[in-house]
Amino acid sequence: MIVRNEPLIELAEKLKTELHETIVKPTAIVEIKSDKEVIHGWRAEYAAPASILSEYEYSKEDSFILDFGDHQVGYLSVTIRPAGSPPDAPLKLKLTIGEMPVEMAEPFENYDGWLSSSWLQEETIFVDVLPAVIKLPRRYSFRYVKFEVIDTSPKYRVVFENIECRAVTSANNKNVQTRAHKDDLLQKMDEISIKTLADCMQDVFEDGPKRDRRLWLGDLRLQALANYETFKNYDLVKRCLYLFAGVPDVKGRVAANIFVAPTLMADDTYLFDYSLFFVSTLHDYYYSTSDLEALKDLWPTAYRQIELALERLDDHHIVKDSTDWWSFIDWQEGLNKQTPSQAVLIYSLKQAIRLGKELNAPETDRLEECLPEIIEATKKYLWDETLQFFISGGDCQVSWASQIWMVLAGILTKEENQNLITRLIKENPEVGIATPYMYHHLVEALIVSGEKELAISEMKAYWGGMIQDGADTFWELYNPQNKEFSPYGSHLINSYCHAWSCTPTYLIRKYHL
Ligand code: RAM
Repeated sequence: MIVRNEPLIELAEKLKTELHETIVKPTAIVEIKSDKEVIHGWRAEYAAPASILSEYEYSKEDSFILDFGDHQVGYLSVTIRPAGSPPDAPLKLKLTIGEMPVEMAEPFENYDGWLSSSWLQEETIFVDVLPAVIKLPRRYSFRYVKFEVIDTSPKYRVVFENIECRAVTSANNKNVQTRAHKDDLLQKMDEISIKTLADCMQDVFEDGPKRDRRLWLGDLRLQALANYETFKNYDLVKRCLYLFAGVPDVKGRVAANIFVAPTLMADDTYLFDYSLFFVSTLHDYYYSTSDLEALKDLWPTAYRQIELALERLDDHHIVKDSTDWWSFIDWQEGLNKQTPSQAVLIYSLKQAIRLGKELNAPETDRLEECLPEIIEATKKYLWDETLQFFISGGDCQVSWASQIWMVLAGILTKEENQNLITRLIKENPEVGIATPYMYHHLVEALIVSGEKELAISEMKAYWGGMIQDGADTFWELYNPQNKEFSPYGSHLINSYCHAWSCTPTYLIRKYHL
């Protein structure tokens, strides 16, 4: 059950930001070619400038693919004019809208993943009266659009004109400080990160404008960090924090994600780490803005997340493990979440203590008492002296995520952290990293342990790999060893403009890489 906090919700609604609109026209007509050398096996090849489109007449079974030149989030419109005899039957037109060439090439009917196929972007339109201006009602996230004329009639054809996208974002480019980096790849990564972030910045910080199009706490935390270094839209972060705080459950738990339409609703998914990231996001927001009012309003929610997380500790002060979807951490298959979650708790507990002190909140004392006990227990029960790694779960799993999060939790000395993180890279334990989200944490862990050069080379290899594979915006999933990877059973449903992948700009700008 959700307990709505109307005053907080009202404040969130007052912070609704306006969307900036830009009209974008397609740049080219392309053909999608099979190519084993490229990601997913499909490449877009330039065929003609988009401007020649209106010179052609299309009839039954004709098709073409438009390239908008870059990733877009917005509303499509097109003027369709008949040619030949008066149109004696409706026009049946199919549109397929995609972020990647593969979405233009592989039929959506073949999709067999476990997320709803309704995320795949397509429309079948019947037009009774021609000429017509068709304005598609849904917002799309795309670079390519395939037009397939399913049928006209033997007596008439159609011409397509004025195809455009009204692109929308709540990001204001004017606020971004231009930064000419000496290193071309870092420069490019910075630019693509900013574009990724902008396309996810809508009425709230969305995780992905194609899928899931909603506000997730784990994504918000990273978007907010990137936003402070670029667009500086503080109100949007504030709005999102108030939205989360507005719909806790009876226990005071903050949901892992929320919907804003038709009205504000918390999803019935709760994740240990994501709830704690409410604290972390508030912490980062406060130290970027000094907004004491917001801190006062939101502190009770933040403190409650810590209290609830502490309730999950066993008698030894270790987070209880379980096999259900209780903590996210990463999409890595087989990953045990216990130790990384323990680290996330320590990480956010420290932030909560800092915030509590700002407010002179008496409950901070309790948190200060807990912290050393938890750290001591972590070293006693989760550190394996022989392996020289943190272990997790009943099977004593050694994963990348455990080591990375423990470095970020800051329970070892800088030197010990440095040894741990370099040992991690050298020994490369099997349970690795599946998402840019976890890669972000690897890079940050390297930086905080003094391994800046290594951080840069990891970042270049990973996000640079995406660029080489054709990214206009950074992808939700990327595994350089298995480029078809999707935790959802099909790469068609992956999001190719994803919030949690936008952090190179934060890492580059914040740490002066
Ligand atoms: C996926 C999305 C989202 C993420 C959750 C946990 O559904 O990628 O961004 O936060 O997983």
